[in-house]
Amino acid sequence: MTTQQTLVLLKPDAVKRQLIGQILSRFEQKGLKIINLRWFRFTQELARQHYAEHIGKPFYSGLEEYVMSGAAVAVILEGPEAVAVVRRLIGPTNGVEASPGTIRGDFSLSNQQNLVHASDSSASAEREIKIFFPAV
Ligand code: 3AN
Repeated sequence: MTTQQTLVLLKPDAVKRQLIGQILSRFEQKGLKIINLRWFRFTQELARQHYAEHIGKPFYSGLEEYVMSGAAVAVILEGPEAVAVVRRLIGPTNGVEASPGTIRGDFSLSNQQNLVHASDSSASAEREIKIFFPAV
């Protein structure tokens, strides 16, 4: 088991729906540690940096509009195999398909407004933590 850090974003729908506490509880109940946390708001530039791989896809402009629509929260979580553990806890992209018991399965019916982002590999985690916590 390797101890890893991963980046989670609670996107504007999670904040607007007042689900910050419930979502963070899931990670804490699992045993993951919150290492750092901050409010932020996506600018267009930040969205383009974070979602660089999606620029040009048909859903990109909607994605940008959605993530810029309100306040969000960035969190660094740490624990054994944290990247894969957190991806399993949040469930697949589309809330319609996500299993009950996952965050998206329990709280989302959308493939865009799916509440959370979580790094998909340790390389992504390293890149993304630097974007949202440049001083860490
Ligand atoms: P995940 O967040 O599950 O890793 P990605 O990285 O494929 O998913 O997509 C990033 C974000 O883009 C998703 N969280 C979702 O908000 C949005 N998105 C992805 N696929 C679609 C789609 N087909 N239609 C609308 N929005 C999408």
